[in-house]
Amino acid sequence: MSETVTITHEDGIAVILLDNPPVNALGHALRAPLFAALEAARADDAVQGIVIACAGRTFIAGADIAEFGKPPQEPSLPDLIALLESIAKPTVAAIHGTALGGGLELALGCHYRVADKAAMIGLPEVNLGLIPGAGGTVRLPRLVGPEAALGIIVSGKPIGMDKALALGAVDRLAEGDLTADAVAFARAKIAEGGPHRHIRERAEKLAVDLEAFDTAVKEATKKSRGLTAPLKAAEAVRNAISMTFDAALERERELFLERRDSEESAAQRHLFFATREATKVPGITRDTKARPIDSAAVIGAGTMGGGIAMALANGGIAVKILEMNEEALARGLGQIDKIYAGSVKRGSISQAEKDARLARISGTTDYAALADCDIVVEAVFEDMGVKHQVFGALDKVMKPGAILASNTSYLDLNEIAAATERPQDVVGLHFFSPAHVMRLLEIVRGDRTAPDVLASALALARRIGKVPVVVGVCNGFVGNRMLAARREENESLLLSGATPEQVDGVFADFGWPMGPFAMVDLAGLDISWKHRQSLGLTAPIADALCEAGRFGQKAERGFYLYEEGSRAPKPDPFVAELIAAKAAELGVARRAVGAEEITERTLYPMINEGARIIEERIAARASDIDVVWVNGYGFPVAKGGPMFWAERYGIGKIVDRLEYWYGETGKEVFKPAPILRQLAFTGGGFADLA
Ligand code: T1G
Repeated sequence: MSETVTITHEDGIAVILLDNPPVNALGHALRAPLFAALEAARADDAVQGIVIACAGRTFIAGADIAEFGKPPQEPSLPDLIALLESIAKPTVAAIHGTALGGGLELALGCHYRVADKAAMIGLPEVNLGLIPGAGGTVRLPRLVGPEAALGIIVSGKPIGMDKALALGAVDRLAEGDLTADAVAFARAKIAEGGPHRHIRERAEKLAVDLEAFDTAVKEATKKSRGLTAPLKAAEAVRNAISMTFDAALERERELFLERRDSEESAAQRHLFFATREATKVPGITRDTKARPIDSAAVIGAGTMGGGIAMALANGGIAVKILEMNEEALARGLGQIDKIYAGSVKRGSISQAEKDARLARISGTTDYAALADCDIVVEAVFEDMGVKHQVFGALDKVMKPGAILASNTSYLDLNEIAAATERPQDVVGLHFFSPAHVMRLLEIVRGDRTAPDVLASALALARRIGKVPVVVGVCNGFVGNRMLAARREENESLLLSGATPEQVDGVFADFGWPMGPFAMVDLAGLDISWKHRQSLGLTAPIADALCEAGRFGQKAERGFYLYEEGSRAPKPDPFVAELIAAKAAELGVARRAVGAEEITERTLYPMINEGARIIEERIAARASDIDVVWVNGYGFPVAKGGPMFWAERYGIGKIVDRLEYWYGETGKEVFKPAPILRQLAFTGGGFADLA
């Protein structure tokens, strides 16, 4: 056959073994020999039954995502499944690891499915802006019922074997060796004599009330956050109920191809690979051994410290939280208990899981109690003097080889490391609030940070379910530095003539979860006010709002008005008058400001700053910046991240407008970065810079 597909015969049972590391993705290199193997087994009279199994860590994890966007090569996955369904002999899929997407669809083309107890199955295509394209939306509803299928397909979340067996998605959970068990199962089915029915011959589970189903669709797609694929996936599942098998299959293919060729899917597929690429760090190889992390300490039990402790405990790590006194410690631990209790109340975790996580968290006021921890994460006040005190104390106490991490969100990590005798053990772990929820983790690489410390931070991120991006040292690293550029013009836009609701509306239309003015009302104007004052900076409108005690939602008024108990922002004539008065005071002639201008004066400066970050090697690649913004700041997934979006929109057009605004304002944020000019001139993309 081929090195990716081999056939062995076990007394009348043909075992077809696929071996296409790392995840047996169904690329052409696998489809072609698999097609040949199935044809051979079908034609061989000595073969009474067929088992399809996979080598390596998992059954087929889907179509080869890297193949999308390239010319299709026969045989297609639907061709493979059609061939499977032409085989009368019992066919059995032996599933281990994660049978996902096209992998599950291929298994659904078999008569039967035998799975390892620890296996997972799913149709995660919506996470790539796709829908299942090889019959998943038509076969799965016939197997498990439309509403169960709807949940699996629209959520994109895999299910475990207990649920899969209960739903009838798998026929048996293997005992002992999976392939041997699947061969025995095939033999038993042969002995039973059949008939062996393919799913296409079953429709008994489709007799459902369409109205109830449509209600379930509304519920299932509520969180699709402006993404199209979940809606199209639900439409395809509905077709399985209302159309004939073949008509539904044909319509599914049309919907799949439409999604595959969409900008949204290109963006989401970009993010799939970008997230994985971000873990490939210059200087860190697979041989770089991470230091073991079985115990951790967190300095500070405030919002960030408590969230970080929870993130670590959620990842199964024992955590000691240090606070300066018993009262602050009790307050912090109490807040953690309250957050977990809320999760139990919402049904996100069980009471037992809450208890297990809480049992991993303890408190102390004594640095000496931290000495044996493998890692300590400092989450104290953002002041270099305080950081120096803490790291000086940690340097004296922590065991040799312990990792000393700072959660600083913008301070110079090299300066923090200089407070210790072990700068090679110092790294930045910039969590995003709420730290136990937000997935992004900026791993800040100091000049002296050792490679194995970086490798340890990457392994820790994976263990606690974070999305890591390694960044260099500068003010604000990647995310906050670009955020500063994006907000630079906010006040000028208001003075020029825009309203807060107009600016926020442009952001909402772009797909951001929230615009900058609603965001600062949520965060609290007083926070940024104090920060500006510490840097000797002013913002005429925001400062005036703070002087009037309008700190945002917490004061029921900020840039907007908030009715008691409501978070809904309402435009406030007082703010409009304040802006007009400030503009007059500053001699700014007000005028109509269009949506294009708002985008050009907010989004383009952050893209420009991203280009500078690449030039300065603060980020290793443009796609790392996309991963930061999508996972840490709510950049719309459907747009793939600021740098991906800039390439697709046209770097030349962006540079032209940056030039224009640079001429109009003379502001540095608009001065095109040299590499942006270079790409505008060559017509190349950021990947060409690598
Ligand atoms: N295609 C190509 N490469 C893939 C891949 C795939 N489907 N899945 C993983 N890889 C690569 C990945 O880029 C990485 O490469 C390596 O494998 C290990 O992945 C027709 C249209 C299976 C749960 O969406 O969810 O079928 O960085 O680091 O954490 O209807 O990979 O080592 O060079 O993620 O152990 C549907 C996507 C496709 C599954 C394993 N399937 N993959 O997680 O390893 S569309 C998916 C995953 C489809 C049909 C439709 C995860 C995993 P590198 P990893 P992991």
